[in-house]
Amino acid sequence: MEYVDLRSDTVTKPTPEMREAMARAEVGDDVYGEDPTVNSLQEMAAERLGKEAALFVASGTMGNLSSILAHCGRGDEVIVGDKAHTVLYEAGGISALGGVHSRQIPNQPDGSLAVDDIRQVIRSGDAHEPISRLVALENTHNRCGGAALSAEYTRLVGDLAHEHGLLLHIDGARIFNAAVALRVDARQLAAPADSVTFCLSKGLCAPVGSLVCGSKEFIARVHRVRKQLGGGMRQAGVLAAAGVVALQSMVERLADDHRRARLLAQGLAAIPGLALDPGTPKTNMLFCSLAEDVPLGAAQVAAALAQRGVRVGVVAPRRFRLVTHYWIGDDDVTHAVGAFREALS
Ligand code: TLP
Repeated sequence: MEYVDLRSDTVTKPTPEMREAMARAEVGDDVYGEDPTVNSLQEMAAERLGKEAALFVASGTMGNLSSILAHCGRGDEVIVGDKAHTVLYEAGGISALGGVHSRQIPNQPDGSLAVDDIRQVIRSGDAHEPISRLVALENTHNRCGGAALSAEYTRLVGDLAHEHGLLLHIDGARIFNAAVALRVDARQLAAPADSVTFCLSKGLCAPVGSLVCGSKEFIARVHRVRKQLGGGMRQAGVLAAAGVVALQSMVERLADDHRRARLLAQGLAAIPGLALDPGTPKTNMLFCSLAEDVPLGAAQVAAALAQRGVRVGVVAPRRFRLVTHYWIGDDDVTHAVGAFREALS
């Protein structure tokens, strides 16, 4: 069965143009720095985010891990939201592999960290304490409804971190969704940060890969950490070629995904039994829950939807996440709304 797959934008398959570019990619040994396609992708990425340099890594998780390990030593502390992807979904890599201590403070519903909360948890330098080294933000914020953090807010956090001698990392897995939604250049969102990661393999549709962006000196250190993690790839230009197409032709169209997420929300809002989160969707993600009087759980509803050719993410016993992407058209939205109506009738 062909599914309308709304579980994530990670399910996106490469476009025909990407497959063509992959087949024709010029390649070399990237561990020697000799893959021309990887090199052009890295140059493009650095330019798109206004940073000196960039490095191609296997995944968003590896991008965050290698960035945090390059910034922090063992026993250093990263100030991070309690709903951050790095905290919830990266298998504890920063502490397991880097000995980095996470100081988790509450994420606000809009995905931000309260600036006062950050200020209050910066350590004094007392020998009993870990050393505050890094602040990490996420833009867009996955668990906070795909919310976009503004350039002004990011600047405030960057200034605070730098005043105290800390650095700022942004998990920008979906930073282009944020830029498109806020109608700003991604460079403005990235400017206050010392490092930014973004993913090619989500809304941008490429099959594999993420980029870490920052200063030349920082990227040289990330390069070494990537090697330590076993992430040095050889003829990676085959993968990078899809990333080049992604950056050239898939960014502006993210606005279509945001429009379809709104269309989906309109349809679902009219279905008794479903309660949409206030303000959802903020970008390409929609979060909703089953109303109290619905006798089924989210897993049962998801199973009923799957029988009707629709896949959704179950993120809590009564809660769903639906994500729009390149392979979801207007008809798919209509089909998904109809499937929900039937499953809940
Ligand atoms: N997120 C995935 C799941 O892991 C939850 C998804 O389906 O949304 N940062 C953010 C903000 C992310 O949402 C993700 C993936 C990552 C990092 C990790 O990227 P990958 O999967 O490439 O390691």
